[in-house]
Amino acid sequence: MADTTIRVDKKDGKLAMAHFYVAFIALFLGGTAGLLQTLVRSGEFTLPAGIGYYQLLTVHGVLLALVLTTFFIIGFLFASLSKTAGTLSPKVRLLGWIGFWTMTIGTASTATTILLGEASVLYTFYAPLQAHPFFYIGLALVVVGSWISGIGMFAHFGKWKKENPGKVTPLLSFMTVMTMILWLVATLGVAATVLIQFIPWSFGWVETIDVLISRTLFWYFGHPLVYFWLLPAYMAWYVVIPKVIGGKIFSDALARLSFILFLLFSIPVGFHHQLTEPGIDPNWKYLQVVLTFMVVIPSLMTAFSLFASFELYGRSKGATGLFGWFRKLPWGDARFLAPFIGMLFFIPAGAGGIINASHQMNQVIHNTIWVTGHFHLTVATTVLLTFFGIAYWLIPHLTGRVMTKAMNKLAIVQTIVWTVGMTFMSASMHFAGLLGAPRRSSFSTYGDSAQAMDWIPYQIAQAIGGSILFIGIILILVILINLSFFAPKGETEFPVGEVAEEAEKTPMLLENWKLWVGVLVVLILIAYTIPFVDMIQNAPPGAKPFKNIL
Ligand code: HAS
Repeated sequence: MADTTIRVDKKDGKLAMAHFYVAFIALFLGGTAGLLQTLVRSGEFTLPAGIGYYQLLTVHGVLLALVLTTFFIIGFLFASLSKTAGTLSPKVRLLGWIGFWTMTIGTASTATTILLGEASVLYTFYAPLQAHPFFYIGLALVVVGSWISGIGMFAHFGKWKKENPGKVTPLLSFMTVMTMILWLVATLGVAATVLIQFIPWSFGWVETIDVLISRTLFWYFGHPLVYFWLLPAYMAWYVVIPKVIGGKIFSDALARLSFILFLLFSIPVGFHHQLTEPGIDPNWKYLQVVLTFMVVIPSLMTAFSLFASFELYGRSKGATGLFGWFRKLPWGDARFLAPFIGMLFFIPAGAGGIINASHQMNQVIHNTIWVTGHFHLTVATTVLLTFFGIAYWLIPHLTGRVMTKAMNKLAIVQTIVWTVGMTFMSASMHFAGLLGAPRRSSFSTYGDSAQAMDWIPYQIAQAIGGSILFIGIILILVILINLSFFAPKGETEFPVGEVAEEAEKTPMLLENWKLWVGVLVVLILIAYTIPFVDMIQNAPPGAKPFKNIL
């Protein structure tokens, strides 16, 4: 187990912090776009200065779903690796910096095209919508930059293994590498469609694009993408939270197994985003729906493990009865409260995911604003509140500062504000979705039909939620800036939990990378080869570009 007194090396800390700064800027700009969107949807507000609704929606989705998450996660993974597998070597750190700058240049390129109104194609950039070539080139650079960082992480982990033959690897490092493998395998899909299809098409070197193949490659990436967001949150839930509450990790083996299951089952499931699309044989959709239900299992295991950690801790403090442990948890500690609220939200969010994945029910909610409600619960609440919870100890740890009591109080207020805002927003999105309100539509596009009138109260609730959430963004930025630059100097712990004494020994089979990556490749081949060949053989005429969405 990692020595909790060891500080992350200063140079490694700088690398992680550089990633966090970009993430915070993305949070501010993306959050502002989010506020404006909910106001437009309420029908009470018109965008100034010729800004388009879809331009705004693209800024929001790209900056929050792609930039904020990727930068925060890579920063967190580098810090976790440095803490638990030892200080990064100069070569690995250099790879980290090259990766960082490549990603940052890519982000700037993509962001510029969106701001110039040349890439209002939303964060999923579905063909035949076409953006400026530099939108896609920027995205490709973000992916390539993340690969460079990933290679550095693998090299560092490999060095640890070589120096400690036969030993079980540190849990946080294991999880870091697992998350990065998932990302690498997943991004092959998006890199392929961007490099082979979108870039040549956007330069005009080819006239048309095969829409179904581009969407299939996108969703091959798009679903594991959501687990790339989730797994770092799970790293904190499994390893950090037990230490923060003063308890123990329920089981090291169970935590590793759940990460392996995520690796295996998160990738061959992309079709569950394409259940309504023609051109994919229903049998293959059925297979991927089954695999989607498999990927629910590691989340249920996680819920079980967390309940166990909480209960063990509560009972060690004298709690009795079925839920006596609940009162023993440290409710006044923002490092705990924010991720805990994230866990609570994940219960309805997960239930919503299961509804989405259930083929027939998907027909009811697909392309409605229910789906937007689903991902505001999952990524914008569960994941983001956990990331905030991580920032409350990781940033002062890296900057050599401490979080004051006043900042902790503000962080509690921030968590409550986020909870209230997101309850308004995501609940109203779910209800409006059930009434058929479309996602991705501005108020002006669906006019004043009788059905649209039914949605209005929910649109207003969304605007209220969005405005409350904007206050939440201002609060979190105040806290993050304080922790980065102004908080008093001092030592803050990087909490790494210890495994409970009663837990079973971790079997070395769980460290057999060749085996797990091999099974993953087989599963991907089974789930995708035949439908993909089918798509190529029966491809309809390609689509010409469509540039002006509105
Ligand atoms: Fe999803 C669409 C299915 C999880 C994000 N999803 C999306 C989109 C996004 C997204 C961004 O099958 C929209 C993409 C787009 O733009 O079109 N999703 C699922 C399923 C799961 C799931 C089955 N999604 C996530 C996560 C996301 C995310 C996680 C981000 C981080 N999703 C779908 C489907 C669609 C979809 C379809 C396509 C819909 C369509 O038609 O377009 C599962 O992984 C969920 C499993 C989760 C659980 C919950 C376990 C609970 C835990 C908390 C325990 C709490 C504790 C505290 C311990 C089973 C671990 C308790 C304390 C107490 C006191 C009670």
